[in-house]
Amino acid sequence: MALPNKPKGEIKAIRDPQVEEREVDILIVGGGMAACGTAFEVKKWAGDKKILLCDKAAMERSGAVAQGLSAINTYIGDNTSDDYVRMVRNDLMGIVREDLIFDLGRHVDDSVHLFEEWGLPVWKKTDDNKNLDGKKGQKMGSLKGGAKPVRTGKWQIMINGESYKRIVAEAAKLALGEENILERVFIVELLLDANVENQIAGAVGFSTRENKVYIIKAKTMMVACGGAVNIYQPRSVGEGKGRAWYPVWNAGSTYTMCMKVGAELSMMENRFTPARFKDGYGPVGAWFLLFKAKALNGLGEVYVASDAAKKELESYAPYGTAAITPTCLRNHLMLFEMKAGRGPIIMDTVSALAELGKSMDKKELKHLESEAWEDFLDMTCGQANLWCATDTEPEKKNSEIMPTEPYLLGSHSGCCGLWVSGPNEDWVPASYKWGDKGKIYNRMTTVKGLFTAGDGVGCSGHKFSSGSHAEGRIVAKSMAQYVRDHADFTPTLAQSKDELVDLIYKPVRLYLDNSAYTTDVDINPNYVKPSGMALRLMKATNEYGAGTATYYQTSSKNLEIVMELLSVMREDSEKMAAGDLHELMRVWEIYHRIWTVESHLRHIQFRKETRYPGFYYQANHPQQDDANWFCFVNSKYDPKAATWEVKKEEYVKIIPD
Ligand code: SFD
Ligand code: AMP
Repeated sequence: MALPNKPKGEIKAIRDPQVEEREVDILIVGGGMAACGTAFEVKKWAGDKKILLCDKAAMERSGAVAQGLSAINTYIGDNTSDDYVRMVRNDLMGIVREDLIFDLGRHVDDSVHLFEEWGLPVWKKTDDNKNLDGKKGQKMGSLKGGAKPVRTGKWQIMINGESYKRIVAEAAKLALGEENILERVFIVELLLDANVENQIAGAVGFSTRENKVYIIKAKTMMVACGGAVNIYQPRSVGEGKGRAWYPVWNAGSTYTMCMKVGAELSMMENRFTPARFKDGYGPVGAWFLLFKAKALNGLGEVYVASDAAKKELESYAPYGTAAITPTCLRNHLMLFEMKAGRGPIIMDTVSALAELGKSMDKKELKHLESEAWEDFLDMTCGQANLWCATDTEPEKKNSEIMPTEPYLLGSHSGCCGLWVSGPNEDWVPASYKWGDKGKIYNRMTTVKGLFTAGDGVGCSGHKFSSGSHAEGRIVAKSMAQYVRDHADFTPTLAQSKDELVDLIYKPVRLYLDNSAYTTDVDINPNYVKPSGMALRLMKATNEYGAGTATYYQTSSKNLEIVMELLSVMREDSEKMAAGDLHELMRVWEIYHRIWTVESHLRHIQFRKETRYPGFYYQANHPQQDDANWFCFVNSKYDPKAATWEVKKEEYVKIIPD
């Protein structure tokens, strides 16, 4: 159940919180698209089992879809799953897990059909090829019943999605039962079993609304806490601070928590540096695909059509020369222009709307203009605010676009995450599937009983909102099977209740013991506040770790420096202090960010090539090197020895070209 919104001001933290201990069969950590998929599906397969979901926020508006979305980017429809694999493989420069992608492709549409059934308005095409949105679109019938969606690209369909997350969360809550849901509970650490080697046994966290620590034992668990944001200095600073494209509240918890219990990570070197409307972070997809807008350089040229751009792309064949240029190379071309002094890059909204308007009457034109606003109002309303604030009417004034700061994620146009088992199919190579006691568990990490989905799963990007939900549903079935197969397993924690409370509330006690020493509680020789640590982290990664400061370029020496800075930060983070519950959450978020970005840079350091030009560049290894690096990079933290192992893992092609 959600605790009510907090009263004015922050809730003071006290030295000794209450402790609530729970024991369940299945624990779902996170309440986003993937977790809602699991929550919706899980009782069908594990109805008699005890299940609990913990979200750090309120599910109606938590995670990346909090503000809603304007498109569902993965809907297979008349396409094939084989083609879906080919598209993802090309966009991610060849190295992906085709088993996971194919498996997702064959399930994703069912989630989209459910969203529509639950009330999400999906735009439809009329027989004479007109677009109908909202209630008008609904009159055309459902996708499941054969109605045609409004395709923007080959894979994307348009929705009226301001309330997308509310709709999906409502279905998840109804299916799982409010009594099995804890909202505003931040999970800090996962716990391994005291007796069974490499087996998950529980998690520990705290309420952000009451002074209470939760210790939860579980036989199996899925962690789907989204990707990582604010690990690099955002472009929006000063007045714009707090804006980012991906959700600021997703702090790398998925990667850090799973990594710390020894789960293997894969492709953490991959990142997503999206092109977005400058300062407001409005997504560009609808403008490129639906409105058919062109990007211009500062000289007013369609730079992607230039000979120089074509030549540049040819050096990244076959990806660069494919029909659809991969996302990283689209960025690369923007950076190419900007570095040559031909910036800034402009989205030509004026010509695009004028062109579309040619065949429209007045009423239709007005509707088109409102669609342009709605695209942002439905998912990034800050961009619409910025348009208002800067007197921008897109039919009259163009907008600048810009590559943003980097994000880590596995569900959008990036593919970092956990190394998970694929489905139990004979066409899946042996090295891609595993489990326990002779059984294979789809989407299980390399820790027994620990699953993930959405942004958590590595090597399989382009799932987006719909795919993350579908993947959560796949995990529900796997966890139900895991629980049944491990009926005799009783999770046992190695740590005592007091040890776990000491861990979670250490920042509070440090604060209470020392805050009276100085006149300003934020400045103290005995501790560091999370706000200060956040700035330190962003400065280091921005300057040395291929942030915006260096046009996303790093080098071997820079990596050496940033790794040292990060190890000092990890040490100093033991001295973070929190005076209230909000700040306690900030402490643990920064802690998760530090570990996550360290693993990102460790992977970049290991992969001695530049696989994703436009997302990042390694100056000492500026080219792609297929001969040596056409493989995954996996890493594993050993929780006992506190050491990392980074290694190559074989790529297997399953779907022919
Ligand atoms: O326009 C803890 N996404 C888009 N997907 C689409 O299908 N269409 C679009 O139009 C998309 N675009 C887009 C998108 C996202 C954003 C922010 C914008 C625009 C502005 C991507 C999808 O949203 C994304 O792929 C999925 O949401 C990923 O799902 P998942 O489940 O992996 O992550 P989540 O939904 O963010 O949920 C995370 C949950 O974890 C909770 N959480 N809970 C407990 N303890 C902790 N320590 C926790 N840490 C986090 C969160 O509260 C949340 O519930 S466009 O750009 O292309
Ligand atoms: P975005 O708004 O950039 O997140 O993109 C939304 C969807 O449109 C994703 O599936 C992108 O891969 C796709 N997309 C965005 N821009 C382009 C483009 N210029 N060409 C082809 N696909 C694009």
